[in-house]
Amino acid sequence: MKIGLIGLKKSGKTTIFNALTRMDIVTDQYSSSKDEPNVAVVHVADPRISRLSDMYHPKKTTCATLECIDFGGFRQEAAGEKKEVFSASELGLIKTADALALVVRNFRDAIIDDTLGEPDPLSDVSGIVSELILADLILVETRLERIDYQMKRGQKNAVLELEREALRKIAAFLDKGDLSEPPQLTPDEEKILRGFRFLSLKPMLVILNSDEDTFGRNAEFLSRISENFTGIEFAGRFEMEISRLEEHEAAAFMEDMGISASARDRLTMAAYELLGYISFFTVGQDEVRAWTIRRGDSAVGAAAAIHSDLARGFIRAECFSYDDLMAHGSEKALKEKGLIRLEGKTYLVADGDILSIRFSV
Ligand SMILES: Nc1nc2c(ncn2[C@@H]2O[C@H](COP(=O)(O)OP(=O)(O)OP(=O)(O)O)[C@@H](O)[C@H]2O)c(=O)[nH]1
Ligand SMILES: [Mg+2]
Repeated sequence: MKIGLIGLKKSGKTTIFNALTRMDIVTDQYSSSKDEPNVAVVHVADPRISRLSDMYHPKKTTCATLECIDFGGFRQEAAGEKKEVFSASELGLIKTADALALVVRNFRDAIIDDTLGEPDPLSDVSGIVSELILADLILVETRLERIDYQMKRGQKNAVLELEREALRKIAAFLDKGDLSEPPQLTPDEEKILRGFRFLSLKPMLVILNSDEDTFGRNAEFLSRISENFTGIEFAGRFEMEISRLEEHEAAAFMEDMGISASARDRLTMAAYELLGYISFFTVGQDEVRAWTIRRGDSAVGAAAAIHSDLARGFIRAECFSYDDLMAHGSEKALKEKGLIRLEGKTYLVADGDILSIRFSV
């Protein structure tokens, strides 16, 4: 899973990236950021993994990861002199993200206020959303014109017509400008549009990046944001600083600020929720490991997440739940109670399932 941090210049993207990844990329009020985005892997903290590890004492414990990409900020252009907001290469990279996290500035800084104006998070959200919509609209219209041209020259066929129909739905959706109501696409339409990787169709969360002094008191902004998006509030600079501390030290500071969990944990939780992701586990003496799949994925899908051979030669999955294991203390106890199941290919994996795949290739 890849999450792209995007937003206006100096909204605190790199600061939040540092908090999430514990990296130490330079953040400042002046320079324009370099063109190359920062990329790092974020470990998805899951307390269940540590408890499983305590139980199995494996040689290796592996948690799930997600990739975080920190893009350069984009300027909102003055009216009338519309320029490209993203370079072609940047746009290409943003399109590879599974979800976008839109960072908006809600902190005061004398220098930034002076050069870019006072913070206005709600207007920033709508400004950025307009830019995403515009980028997609250009794509849709160019393609529609091309299809019309082809059709006029007699190249009518069912596939082109399907694509035109689907693109018109996207155009209508983009014209409305409300991303919270994505168009209803048939599976065929979805397939035909997949290659466009429209930005406005990507699951999106909004990070309100607040000052230490106002953090926790921005319910008004958050509720406005939540009308259309999943909104979370970070105190970016503070969270970057505490991400560098030992865990117990950080915990004390977080409690003072009324922060329930680290920025990393809150972002990964929100992203899992937004994307409909769940975790299943594999356990044993060699390795205890968390894997990510989508809610609704079958046992074969879970097998494929581990290795394509396991999916190809899938026979069945031995399955028990993390909660049962914790309640009864051992696999042996689960066996006695009949809580270890054998599941077939179509079994829908639940969050917290512990699986062992039987296969033959
Ligand atoms: N007070 C306060 N300052 C912050 C916060 N987050 C970032 N800053 C400051 O804002 C400035 C810009 O932060 P960056 O993280 O570099 O912002 P950016 O969005 O990555 O900037 P570009 O990549 O240039 O667009 C730095 O001086 C940060 O210290 C915050 O939560 N509170
Ligand atoms: Mg930056």
